[in-house]
Amino acid sequence: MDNGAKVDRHGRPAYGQEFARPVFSLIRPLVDPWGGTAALGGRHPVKMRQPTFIDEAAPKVVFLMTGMCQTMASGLRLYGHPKLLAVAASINGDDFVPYNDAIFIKQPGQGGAVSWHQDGVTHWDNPAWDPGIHGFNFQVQLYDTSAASCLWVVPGSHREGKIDIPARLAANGGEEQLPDAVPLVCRAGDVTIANRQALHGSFANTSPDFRASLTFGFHRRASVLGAKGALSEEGSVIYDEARIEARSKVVAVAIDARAQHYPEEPRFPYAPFAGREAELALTPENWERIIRDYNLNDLSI
Ligand SMILES: O=C(O)CCC(=O)C(=O)O
Repeated sequence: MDNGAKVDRHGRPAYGQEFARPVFSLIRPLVDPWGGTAALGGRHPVKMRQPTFIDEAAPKVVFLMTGMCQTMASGLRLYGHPKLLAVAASINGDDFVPYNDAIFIKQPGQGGAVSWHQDGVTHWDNPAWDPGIHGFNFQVQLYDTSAASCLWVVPGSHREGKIDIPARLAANGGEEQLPDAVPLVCRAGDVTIANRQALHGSFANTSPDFRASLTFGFHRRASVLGAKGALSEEGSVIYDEARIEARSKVVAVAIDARAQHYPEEPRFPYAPFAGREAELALTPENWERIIRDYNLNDLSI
């Protein structure tokens, strides 16, 4: 199977074609698809060393899945988790806004590498730059992770500004195992949080450990309002109030999805839509209006 396939390997219609953005991103096993390329604003300047036994003819494997709020009812409910949203509010303010989501899939012996990078691309030269200006990402782990399968982060590097990654690796003798990086070793169900400016990456997964990391982030509203679209976005797009409101409504509907499923759990009070809870309930109509293809409105900076 390949990206864009219309049928699966059994000849059935491939899942996800009903959505505007592809759900699956497939790569050859163990490769580093972004390192050393111009992809994603060129933020992955150095390719990770790839295992020598890469089979260029091997069938492609799933590397990323996007759109968890529309592909999985449980994904939408996770997005409305009151404790995670409280963390988002405490870091980015009560009017925090969403970023995007992606599930990183690292199958044992097959998962690709994500070379060292910092996520932010927009505000490095902003006179108001500070360590929190590019927001943060959560990762929710579906499996126990190990040092071989997990994400590695260099603590404190979010305060350094834009890092010269090739120079950093050269100073480490070209060795990609950075001495100050720490592995985010987790149990299934754990959630990690990482500043998007922190230097981070993961290695090709030659281990027997499966990793599936549900990754989704949040920003300060001020970082996004008026910013130009970045990453997989058209550079001509400017994030205005209407765009922020459309994307933020996903959080409001997710909160209601969660409240319907877990009525005993306290519901997160999302300030931008205070008083509009009934209008933004999870209903079939709101699913079509707000959730379907919501990721066309991701807020990437
Ligand atoms: O989980 C991974 O391996 C990569 C995650 C990542 O690079 C990111 O969330 O920006």
